[in-house]
Amino acid sequence: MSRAEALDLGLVVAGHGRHYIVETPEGRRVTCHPRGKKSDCVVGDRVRWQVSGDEGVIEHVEPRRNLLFRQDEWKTKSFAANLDLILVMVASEPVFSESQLTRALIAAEDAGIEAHILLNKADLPQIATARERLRPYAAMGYAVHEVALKARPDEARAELDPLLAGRSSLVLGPSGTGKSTLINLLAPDARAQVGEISQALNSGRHTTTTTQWYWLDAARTTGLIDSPGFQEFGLRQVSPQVLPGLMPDLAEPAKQCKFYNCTHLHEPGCGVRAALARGEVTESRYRIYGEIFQELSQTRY
Ligand SMILES: Nc1nc2c(ncn2[C@@H]2O[C@H](COP(=O)(O)OP(=O)(O)O)[C@@H](O)[C@H]2O)c(=O)[nH]1
Ligand SMILES: [Mg+2]
Ligand SMILES: [Zn+2]
Repeated sequence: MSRAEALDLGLVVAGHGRHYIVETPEGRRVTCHPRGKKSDCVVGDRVRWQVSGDEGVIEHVEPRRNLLFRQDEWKTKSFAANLDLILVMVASEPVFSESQLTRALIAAEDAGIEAHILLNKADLPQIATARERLRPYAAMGYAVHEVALKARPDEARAELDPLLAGRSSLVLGPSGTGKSTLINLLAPDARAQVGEISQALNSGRHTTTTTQWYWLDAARTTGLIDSPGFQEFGLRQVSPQVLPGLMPDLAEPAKQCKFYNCTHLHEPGCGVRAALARGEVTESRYRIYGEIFQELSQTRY
């Protein structure tokens, strides 16, 4: 047995600054601090820790299956680790940004995590426009789930329960789309779970400003993670050359280009622009590709 294996195993269920809440396999929660920078961790991490007074010290972070993060020019922000599914949530209103949606889907693809789109507020008349804007995403292979979490909760549960069961899922989306409504519907004791965490972190802040893990079942097999920070979705971790490969509608056409190093912006014989001309790639997706490509091509310091 290695030294790390001799320590207790735990799951990181919340974090705030350098305080983390680690849950033991029995469901007990302990406030922990990392030992040194090496044990910096995120929600969803499996860690090895040991008791230190009435708190704990994280000694080691187990290897991650995956990590979802965003990176702008200045900093990297991790959302969560070891995910089975990302639900990118949008709604009939407020009108969603297609650029933010695309960025979240690219980050998921880059991290190798399955992503679905959850469209909420199907009871509102604006659903027709939202559905229309998502049609290309369904066509390029994303699963789109249309629900009315508040207006038709039973129907929403019938759609979502089988999708989430036994998995660890992250909910991402702009504010006002219904993330809290989703958590409260699926985790009936969400408020208690939040209270416990705020108390433990003793942060005095509103906990929706931090990423948090919720159990949806008493057996603790289904996890749902709520995370803020959907705006300013930087993708600096992606190199511009691989960008088309992370966009399912561009990936195939990009293989047809005359030049192997085609940027798909102006070269002759470009497969992507041919697909655009045929209407197989939408104007907005092509525009968003161009914007992200420019952003990623700027000099890195
Ligand atoms: N019309 C309608 N409103 C909803 C639905 N689900 C949530 N809302 C409302 O949308 C607003 C934002 O919801 P909330 O869960 O706080 O969104 P969050 O900011 O993403 O956490 C609230 O006023 C909810 O009552 C729905 O299915 N239909
Ligand atoms: Mg909320
Ligand atoms: Zn091209």
